[in-house]
Amino acid sequence: MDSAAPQTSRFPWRYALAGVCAALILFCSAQALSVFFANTSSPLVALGSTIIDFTPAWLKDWAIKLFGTNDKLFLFVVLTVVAAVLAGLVGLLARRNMRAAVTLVGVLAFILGVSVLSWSNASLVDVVPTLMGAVLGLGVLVWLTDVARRAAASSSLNTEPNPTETGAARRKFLLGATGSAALSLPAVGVAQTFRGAQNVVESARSALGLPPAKVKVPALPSGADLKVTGVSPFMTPNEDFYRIDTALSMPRIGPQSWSLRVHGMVEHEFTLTYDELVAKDLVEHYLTLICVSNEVSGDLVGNAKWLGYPLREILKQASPLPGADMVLSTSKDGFSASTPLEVLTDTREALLAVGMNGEPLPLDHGFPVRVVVPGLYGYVSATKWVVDLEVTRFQDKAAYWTSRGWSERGLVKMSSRIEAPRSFAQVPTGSVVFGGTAWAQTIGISKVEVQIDDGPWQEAELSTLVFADTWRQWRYEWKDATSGSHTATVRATNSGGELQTQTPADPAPDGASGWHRLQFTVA
Ligand SMILES: Nc1nc2c(c(=O)[nH]1)N[C@H]1C(S)=C(S)[C@@H](COP(=O)(O)O)O[C@H]1N2
Ligand SMILES: [Mo]
Repeated sequence: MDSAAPQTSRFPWRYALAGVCAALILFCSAQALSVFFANTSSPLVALGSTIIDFTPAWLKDWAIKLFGTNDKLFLFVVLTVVAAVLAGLVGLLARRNMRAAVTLVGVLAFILGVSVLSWSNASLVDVVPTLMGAVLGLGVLVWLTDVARRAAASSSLNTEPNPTETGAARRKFLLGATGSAALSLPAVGVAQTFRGAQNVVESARSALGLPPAKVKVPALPSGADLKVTGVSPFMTPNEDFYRIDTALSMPRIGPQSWSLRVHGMVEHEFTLTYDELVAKDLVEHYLTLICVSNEVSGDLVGNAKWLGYPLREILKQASPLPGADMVLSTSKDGFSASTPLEVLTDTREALLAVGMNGEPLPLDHGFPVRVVVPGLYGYVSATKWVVDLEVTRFQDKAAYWTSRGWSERGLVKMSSRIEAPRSFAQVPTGSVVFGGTAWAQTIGISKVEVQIDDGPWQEAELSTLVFADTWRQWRYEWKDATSGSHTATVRATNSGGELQTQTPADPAPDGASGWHRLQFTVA
């Protein structure tokens, strides 16, 4: 019988498990309780955000590169694994020295509490969920460790082995352990649903109509979308639009509580409310937005119809002082972007945007107000949940990503990609249809060429040009495809006659470049 065997040589898994259960209770109860407090009172979110802020830039870049939009999921998986291992170790420590374990959990809870309170607008009560979670977690740790000790009593030298008692303790441990798991996970689920239901900002958004546009863009010409199978649609639906930001917990700002402070090196500082903004002459604009982290052929790019007010008008009203050369736009959650002042005051449609594809901005794309600027990567221009515009100088202020090693300026590089067929696809003999997109914001694409193997460059058919700020689709048909393995390469030329550079560059520090080439097989 197992109970008769000495257990000292075996791994004391019950103690480790007691630690894991305690951590589960701590985090889940705190998460569930955080529903009744500010959105930022969840210790999980606070810890994750603190980690994001302290993660070295190279690691962050690597995570975005590898996981793209799933980078936050990746963070949570890593966090869960690390927390589970740590909790197991705490459990093992509790077996030897309960007082030391309790102190350690106290210290960890303190760190959690500090990260909750370090949010810019956190108040002292926001720490309550973390505290209550820590108390419950400690209770579970002490209790389960005790049960585990009694369950292992048969192997202990200074207790009388009593098979019935040991058996009962083992059942109790099993019940306690499964019970904590069975209670904590659904509690989080119920709490999150509750939070969703009471999400006033989302309901404010749905109730909000889109303000009217004073200047409408013409309807899309029928040739704007070539409708090649496998190629991104000309207009990216909001739900498919890539999302990149540092916000684990999305800032939720109701339109009525939103305001924008315009200040710094200006003659007239002022504050703008949402109602004031949408009462202005809003304009529509088609613009392809792209992330600097996008690889050649990557998918961190999307095209939308934006509705907003030109930033050049906002700046005209503020009247920048001589010497100013940059506008630092800051988000509610602290992210910031530095945009050259001249870019925001020239004729391009740099917008303080409130609408995206005919709807108010989705919450995760910056509701209620964000910036979009033609010709610049998102990290130096497209601040979501924007609440502050400071006119300043590049030499005086550095934006979020600039201080993490990315270039101060981020001009979008001309790019083209093959989307159909996919890399390493097998296509039937006969004719092969190639398709993709190309962009050169503010200048426009005038030509796309495709090369099969080492053959001559062939001009592709282009979709109708909508604006210089939007991408163009291309299509090329290889009529008599010969069977075997082949490569296809694509390159673009902009309306200024400039050929896309062949020189490969990584996304860091100022955007990827190089011609996209892929392999495929005709069989
Ligand atoms: N508040 C905030 N705005 C932000 C960011 C951010 O991290 N926080 N990321 C920027 C980056 S790097 C990009 S590429 C775009 C992406 O915008 P999207 O998520 O709407 O596609 O938002 C920009 N605006
Ligand atoms: Mo980005």
